[in-house]
Amino acid sequence: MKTRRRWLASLVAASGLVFAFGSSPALADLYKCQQGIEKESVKIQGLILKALQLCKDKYRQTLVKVNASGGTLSMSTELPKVTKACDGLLAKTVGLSTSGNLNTLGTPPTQVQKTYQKLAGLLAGTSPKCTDSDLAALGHLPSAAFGDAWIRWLITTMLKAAYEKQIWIVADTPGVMAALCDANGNGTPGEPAGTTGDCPTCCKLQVPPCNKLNCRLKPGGSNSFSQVQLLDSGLPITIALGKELVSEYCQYPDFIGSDIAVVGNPSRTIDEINSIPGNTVCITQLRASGFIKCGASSVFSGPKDVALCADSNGGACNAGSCLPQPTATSSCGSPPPGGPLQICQQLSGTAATNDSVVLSHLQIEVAPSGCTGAGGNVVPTVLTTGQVTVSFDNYDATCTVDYSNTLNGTAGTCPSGFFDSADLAGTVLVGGFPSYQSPSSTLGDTATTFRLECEQ
Ligand SMILES: [Ca+2]
Repeated sequence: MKTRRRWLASLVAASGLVFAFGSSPALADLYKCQQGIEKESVKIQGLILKALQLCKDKYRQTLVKVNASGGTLSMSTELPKVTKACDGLLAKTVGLSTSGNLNTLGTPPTQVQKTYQKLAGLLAGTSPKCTDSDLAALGHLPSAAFGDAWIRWLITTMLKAAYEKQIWIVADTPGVMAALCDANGNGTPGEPAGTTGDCPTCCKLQVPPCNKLNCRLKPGGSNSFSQVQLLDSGLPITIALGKELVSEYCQYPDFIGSDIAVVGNPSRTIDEINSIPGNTVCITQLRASGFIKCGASSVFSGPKDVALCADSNGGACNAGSCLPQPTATSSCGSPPPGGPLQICQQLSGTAATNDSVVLSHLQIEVAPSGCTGAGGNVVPTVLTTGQVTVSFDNYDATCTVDYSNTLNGTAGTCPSGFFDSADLAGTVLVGGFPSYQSPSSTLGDTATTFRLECEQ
């Protein structure tokens, strides 16, 4: 049993380097890149928090004043007196000014536009602070394939974080925004702040920008499963996956057009796996970063198909972006132990409307009897409605046989308006990764694929 446990542990130390780019990891200076992203993200989150707070405080002060007046004052006359300051700061912070777009500085530029420029600037110049390899290493969608999706995603998550903090501190934050949206109470929301007393920017924040939705996994061996192919023995192990996948989905047109940003925070919503004797496997989705492409003003573009090929004796797999795997060993090749061992990734296809492409980081704990929360390996993988192919060229044991497995996803349906869990119905996400035999294992090379189907 100990051996099997070690095997599982090594399996989930998976080498699938999804969305990593560069023939070798050309990391400019990962620390500088991380620091640059941190600085801008924390700063904009703080500024948004401050703007939301000002609006909320102005509203509350007015409410208290009106209540204390014993009926002589009314909200519809008092509230318009305070909205100018609130709308002004909010628009300067999260608005789009005269340019109407996040990626172009308006006159004057807003804080989110400045943040966009600063983040984009990390990749610019002759010695940029960040490369695409850095972005991938930090869990972001690289710009060569996905353009500015990582920036739009990041600014959206900072708005989400600031908004959430406000809701935790004061429950009726969305209600406050709704009241400010039509502060003069004439039934016409979002009239110009200075003249009518409404707060048009508040109207965009009447509902939380991001909401948690669940994809309830459709039960059944061919619907929601992980398949681990033990290449040396030719044995497939199929593990049924149950319960659900939970992420947050953001709709905020100013930042992401008509697309939906997928933002995963830590969730343990997939059933623990007990189908392998002597082992319990627990999966935490730590983070997800991606998009569902939707609507007429979509800004997300990029590939949706991922082919991951592992090569035990060099050569045939050498397509797309390859990363060397210096810690792995192989019994194939000449001279033994052979090499170079590498995993190459090729991205193709183009995300169309309704497609979803998400970079997901899983933490997988393997324990003998019930997970303890002791942690586990962090595995990057892709969840796509496109296609995932996991292949081995000349895998262990025979060194002459190839293996390939392809799974196809299915796009869902973009909502006409507000996105909810029902809109995920029918969506099929696929992913996978190849793993070389690790020194602590006896079970050889493995190819893992999985399929997650959201129940109708
Ligand atoms: Ca109004």
